[in-house]
Amino acid sequence: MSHTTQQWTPTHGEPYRPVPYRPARMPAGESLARAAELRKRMDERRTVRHFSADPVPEEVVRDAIACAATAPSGAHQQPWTFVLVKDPAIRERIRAAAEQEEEISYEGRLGDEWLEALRPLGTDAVKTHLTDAPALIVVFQQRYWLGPDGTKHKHYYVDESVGIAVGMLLSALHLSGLAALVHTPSPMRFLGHVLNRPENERAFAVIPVGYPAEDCQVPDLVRKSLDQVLVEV
Ligand code: IYR
Repeated sequence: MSHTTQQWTPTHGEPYRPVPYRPARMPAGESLARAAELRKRMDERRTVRHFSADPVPEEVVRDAIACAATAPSGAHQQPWTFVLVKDPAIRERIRAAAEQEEEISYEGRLGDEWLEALRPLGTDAVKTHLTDAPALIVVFQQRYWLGPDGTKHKHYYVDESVGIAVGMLLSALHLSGLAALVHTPSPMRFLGHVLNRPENERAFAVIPVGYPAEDCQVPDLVRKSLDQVLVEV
């Protein structure tokens, strides 16, 4: 392990002190090859709901979280906390609480239009993945930060920042050979209680991580083509 051990401390109010940034430029041919390969690899990613109970190398998950934590963020405030839940008893508690909320959702809270949107995905209130997957990452957003004297300070673009970090987390997990699912039980307040998080943190997503089960199935999805999502002017 050769990770940076330097500790970050708040830079609020400090002057601008830039440092040089001179990464070696990648030759265009290599860029093209890498971009095409990445596009193919990323297109192989699928959201998985049926996990094997096989353990995953924990260091891979930690490295993926470290990748996520390199995400850009509003005012570089890095307003995220990743809780890696390995304890099966805690995963059981999370599943029980999530299923309690999801039952209410699927029995009416979502409404017909939402249920119709979900029908082709085959989701329901039973969340076996929360206990089957060997690891669970619960991502929290820090809505504000607390100064040493307890005063609340704003964080900026928290949803955007944490969303970008989760995207990078999913990419890192997938490219490292692991499968994942972004689960957003609603409401999610119970996660802060179960995981004993401070009052400035709000749950953003629950991400089971593992290997697909041997009999794993996924919906037969078609992605929008590039010309459906890209406008060049
Ligand atoms: N949170 C519920 C419902 C759900 C909502 C959306 I939007 C999805 O893409 C998938 C599921 C659940 O997890 O089942």
